[in-house]
Amino acid sequence: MSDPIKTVCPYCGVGCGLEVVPTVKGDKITGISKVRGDRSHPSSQGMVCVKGATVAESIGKDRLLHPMLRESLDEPFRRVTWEEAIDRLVTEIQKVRFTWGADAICMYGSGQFVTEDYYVAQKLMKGALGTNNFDANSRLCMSSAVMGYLQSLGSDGPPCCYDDLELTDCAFLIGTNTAECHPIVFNRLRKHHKQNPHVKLIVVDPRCTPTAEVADLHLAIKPGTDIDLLNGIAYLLLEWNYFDADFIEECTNGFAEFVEVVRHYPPERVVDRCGISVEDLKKAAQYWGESYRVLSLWSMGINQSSEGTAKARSLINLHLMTGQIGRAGAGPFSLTGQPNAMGGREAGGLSHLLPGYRSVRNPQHREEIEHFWNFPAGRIQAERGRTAWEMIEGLESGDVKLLWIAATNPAVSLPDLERAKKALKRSPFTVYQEAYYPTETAVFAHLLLPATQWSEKTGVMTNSERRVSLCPAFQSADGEAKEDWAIFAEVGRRLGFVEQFSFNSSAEVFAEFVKLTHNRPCDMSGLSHDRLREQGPTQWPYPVGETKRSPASSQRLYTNLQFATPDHRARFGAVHSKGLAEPHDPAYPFVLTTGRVYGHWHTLTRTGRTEKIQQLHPEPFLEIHPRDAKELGIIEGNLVEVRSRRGSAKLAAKVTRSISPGTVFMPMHWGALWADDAEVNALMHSAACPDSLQPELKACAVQVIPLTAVATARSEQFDRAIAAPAAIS
Ligand SMILES: Nc1nc2c(c(=O)[nH]1)N[C@H]1C(S)=C(S)[C@@H](COP(=O)(O)OP(=O)(O)OC[C@H]3O[C@@H](n4cnc5c(=O)[nH]c(N)nc54)[C@H](O)[C@@H]3O)O[C@H]1N2
Ligand SMILES: Nc1nc2c(c(=O)[nH]1)N[C@H]1C(S)=C(S)[C@@H](COP(=O)(O)OP(=O)(O)OC[C@H]3O[C@@H](n4cnc5c(=O)[nH]c(N)nc54)[C@H](O)[C@@H]3O)O[C@H]1N2
Ligand code: SF4
Ligand SMILES: [Mo]
Repeated sequence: MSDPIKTVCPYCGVGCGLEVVPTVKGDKITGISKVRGDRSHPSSQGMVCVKGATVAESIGKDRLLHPMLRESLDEPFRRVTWEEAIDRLVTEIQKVRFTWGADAICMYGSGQFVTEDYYVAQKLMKGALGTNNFDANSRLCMSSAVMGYLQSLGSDGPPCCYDDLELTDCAFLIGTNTAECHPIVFNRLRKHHKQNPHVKLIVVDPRCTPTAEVADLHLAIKPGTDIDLLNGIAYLLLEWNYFDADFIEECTNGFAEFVEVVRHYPPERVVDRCGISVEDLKKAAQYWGESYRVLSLWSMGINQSSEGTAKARSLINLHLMTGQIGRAGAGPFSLTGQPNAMGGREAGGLSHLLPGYRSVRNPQHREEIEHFWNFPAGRIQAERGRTAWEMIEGLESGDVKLLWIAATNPAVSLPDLERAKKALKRSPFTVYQEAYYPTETAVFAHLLLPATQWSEKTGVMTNSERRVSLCPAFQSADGEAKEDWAIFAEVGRRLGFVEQFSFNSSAEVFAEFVKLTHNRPCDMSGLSHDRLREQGPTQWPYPVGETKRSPASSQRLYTNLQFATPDHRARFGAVHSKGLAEPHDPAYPFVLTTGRVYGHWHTLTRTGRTEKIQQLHPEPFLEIHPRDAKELGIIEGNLVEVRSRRGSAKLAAKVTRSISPGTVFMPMHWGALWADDAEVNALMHSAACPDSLQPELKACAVQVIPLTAVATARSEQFDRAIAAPAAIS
């Protein structure tokens, strides 16, 4: 038996350390015999959840094996060589570039890239081609947190660490179902909460999730009323003198404007808007005000909103007014969704960013990057590129001529899905770089490029607490799959940028990237693949010259209370609540909210192919309160139709008190391959936060109509699709 291999879980942003025990024949690794938690990984300390523990099961199933090409979407794919595939791609890129300009080309990437994939993709689009049209699925996920941190603290970057979970006196969880979506973070917090009776756990969520079930206080607010609640808590903290006048005076700006806004949020008004009791509102403010250390955790209930940035800032305001930041056990802590959404932010993975937490709008930043990459001055565009949704709009208008999608499945995960699919159908040329076949998005591709995935490629990922880990390749993929970064680099060289894309390994890519982080907030210029291999997972900042492992100085940001703004002061954000972009009305009387279940991951490409998880969550469902169900004549298990102004879905009703009357819930996971007609995003709209441009994937207005037939578990369509790979490979 050979030694276990240390790596990181490729699912969520907790970033748990894994130990993989391989199966070996001779001196060759032939597969994975067991996956278990790595006790030496500081983030997870040996723990894993069901997704991490079962990850090996899906890695070899239904893989995209070879490059495949077709001229139009109604033709079958034919297998082509890599040579022919890259030739064709380069020809298409040159045609579009020289006929319509580089801005007619778009790339849509993913927080499931390793940092090296992100970095080379950036360099290709923003540097070589000179278009900022690179966006990632983080636009649907973390962009409101990024913008909230930037506006309030002067820079992106979660200031806290996981040790704070065990040091806090009050954990304020808002818009996060941590128990199901960041289970190991929740385990650490819950253990501390159980062992220390004085520690308070507050959960703000319209649903009584497993996270809310164990809270000391669950505030089941109406969807979209977070700012009312947060300003309402601020009102009481002011009234009761629970604020830190010295901190406000010495470390912040904008307090007076903030107070002016907050005075419009007296308890009576807030409880009416939020649908909670005055007593509970007061309890929340009292817990926050009386606790020595307050840690808040948040994720999609805050970010996926038409006022996502304002929500994040309103939460950070509470930390600023009470001085709850920059010290152990305290601070505003966004939980990142995907395994390397953090790495994407560091490498410039959104259409307004450049590597090293730089901005395309900043002339000095553009100049630094152009110079370092050795591209002519003025190559990097000064305006942000298209966001994920704007790429769809560009296909509709005909302005986008070539779309390159990698490591994301937009034909399930984008809002207003019928419209998005119609636009994808119009794309003159779509390249789709994937690990699996089939997926829902493959239907819209002209060229399929097979990608290696976790365990088959070496790269770096950063987790929510800024901890950087190396994930080594230890087995080879079936077929002809290549690393994402290597595909981007090959295209770069074939376009004539030989010097800029002459990487021989992902270690070389990482070495180049970290130089661009030197003296930036996310400084990791002291890290390399070798160093990470030697000393294990390490938090940034980690500047060059640093030799000690995980220096205490990088555990938390802003411990000197100097923020990343020009005057080093944090900024209050004075924001009023606007509510939902599409509130319920008599024609569409329910608010539909969406989210995740414990076992499944996103669009089911892996967990749908994992037996144990399929048994855990076999089919999609609609959660509805018994009172609403009774009124509509719906009983548990009945098939219901959910309709919005954009589309409809049919699925089984789950009658439960965990949801409030007037609100219904659907999981996001089931696309067209895995269930007939149960796509949540057929219902959602694309209205987005004006600052972060993140769509409001958490709420739209719907009708619920009972149907008679009983829901089927696994769709026939899936069985048909699953038969397809054999036919084309
Ligand atoms: N099991 C599992 N874990 C995952 C993932 C997965 O697919 N499966 N995906 C990962 C990714 S990429 C992400 S982004 C994270 C997401 O992690 P979470 O954000 O925790 O997950 P969600 O279920 O999308 O949404 C969280 C909660 O927001 C609530 N909510 C809805 N509207 C509102 C509102 O207006 N206000 C408030 N306060 N709450 C609201 C919902 O009821 C839901 O319980 O999970 C990561 N971890
Ligand atoms: N209504 C609603 N919609 C949502 C959400 C919601 O809460 N509600 N959440 C949003 C959020 S937060 C997110 S993050 C998105 C997620 O949505 P997606 O990004 O569309 O979901 P995934 O299933 O994770 O897709 C990742 C794809 O990458 C492939 N892949 C895995 N590893 C690799 C690799 O190394 N290389 C390549 N090339 N491919 C690889 C997988 O097979 C999979 O098909 O959904 C968003 N959509
Ligand atoms: S908590 Fe997240 S990172 Fe940890 S094992 Fe589960 S899915 Fe993987
Ligand atoms: Mo996400």
